[in-house]
Amino acid sequence: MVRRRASLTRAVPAVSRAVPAVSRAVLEEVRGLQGRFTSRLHDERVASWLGLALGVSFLVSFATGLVSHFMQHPPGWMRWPSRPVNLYRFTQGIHVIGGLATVPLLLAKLWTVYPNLLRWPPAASAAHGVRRLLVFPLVAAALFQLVTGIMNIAYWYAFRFYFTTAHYWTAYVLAGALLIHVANEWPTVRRTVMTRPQDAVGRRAFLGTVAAASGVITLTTVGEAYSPLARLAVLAPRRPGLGPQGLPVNKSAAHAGVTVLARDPGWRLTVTGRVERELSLSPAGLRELPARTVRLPITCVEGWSAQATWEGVRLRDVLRMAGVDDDARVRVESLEPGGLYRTSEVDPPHWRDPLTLLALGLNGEQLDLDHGYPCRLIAPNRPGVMQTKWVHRVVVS
Ligand code: HEM
Ligand SMILES: Nc1nc2c(c(=O)[nH]1)N[C@H]1C(S)=C(S)[C@@H](COP(=O)(O)O)O[C@H]1N2
Ligand SMILES: [Mo]
Repeated sequence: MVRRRASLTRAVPAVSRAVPAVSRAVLEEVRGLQGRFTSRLHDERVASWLGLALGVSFLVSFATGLVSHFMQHPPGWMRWPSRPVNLYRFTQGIHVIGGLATVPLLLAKLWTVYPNLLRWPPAASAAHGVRRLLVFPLVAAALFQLVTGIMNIAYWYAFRFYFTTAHYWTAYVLAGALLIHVANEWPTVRRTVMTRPQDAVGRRAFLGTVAAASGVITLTTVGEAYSPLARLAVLAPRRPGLGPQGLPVNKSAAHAGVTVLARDPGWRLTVTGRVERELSLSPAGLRELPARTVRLPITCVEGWSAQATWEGVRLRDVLRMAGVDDDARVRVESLEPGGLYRTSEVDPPHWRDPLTLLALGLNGEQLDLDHGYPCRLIAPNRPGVMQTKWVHRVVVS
């Protein structure tokens, strides 16, 4: 407060010499407004603590988001392991649930610092002005990530752009702007966070309330990935246990337009491409292979996940029967006529994994039509979008 007033007085002569009447009016206005920010919580200490928490949270979002991106789009040299089975479940759960818990932190931070918008003069020097201007992309990118992320998991596709692409590139903007911001503000953070305050203005109570709000959001959503708390997950769009055969569904068979094709008694699983023998297997033919049962989660990119028991045949047994190289690349294709998730790539670590099945059954019953009847892929450590349903072709390359 004291420093702000000193800079105000210093600025008055310069500005008022240029445009005396206007500037005096503006200054009066700003001073009037500034006087209204009476809460002492608009202070550097609160801003620093919230900034630290936000910095950690955005870093975690960035890292877990990149994991999700590169699992779905691995560069040629990259091979994701198929273990640990729950790795993606963990990283994407952290991404989405951690992102939701960040909302109160960001709102509190913006409330704490917004009086700075009216700071006069706006900058002490050109360099300082540039540093301050860089806060705008930071705030815009942070708000964009949280708002579009939440709209996406709420299935509210009100935006014209494709969510994943926009969210992906904005993540780099956010990371860059954040890096610059942290470098600029680090001296303040060190000064405030590492010293004890001389006054007590209810910072602890304020920060405690913000932390509690984050905690409530976490408690009411984490059950979408951690089933013991499923009943508390009232804010989550999907909950384990709800849906056909106790498992949520994102896209139903009707929605995918496969109801007729999937029920066709003439359905065959074709294995084709770079194979020694092409295969065309009926459900009965598939059942001649050794039957396997695995416990694996479906982990949606939207953060929800649910454990299930799958019965079927190992993808590797089918591929060995067709005769394929150990480092073959494999693509499974759905009966679905279009859509983003019609096919998925299965790299060697995944198709060779004994847990990777072409599933025919789920939780003790024949696979429900909505879960991919007659046959769907289920593999460990893999985003839900790559667990293709209604499979009818396996292409080897
Ligand atoms: C409430 C907050 C957030 C929610 C609900 C959210 C949600 C999501 C969802 C659902 C995806 C999966 C997209 C898909 O594969 O279809 C995703 C991916 C991603 N997120 Fe977020 N997100 C949030 C915050 C953030 C933040 C703060 C960052 C950056 C620091 C970030 C960076 C990313 C990245 C890089 C991806 C990968 C995109 C891709 O696959 O190309 N997210 N996020
Ligand atoms: N062919 C096809 N497979 C698909 C999808 C799809 O839209 N089409 N959705 C995927 C998504 S986003 C998820 S999360 C899982 C969900 O599987 P479930 O509906 O059996 O729970 O299926 C995946 N498999
Ligand atoms: Mo999904």
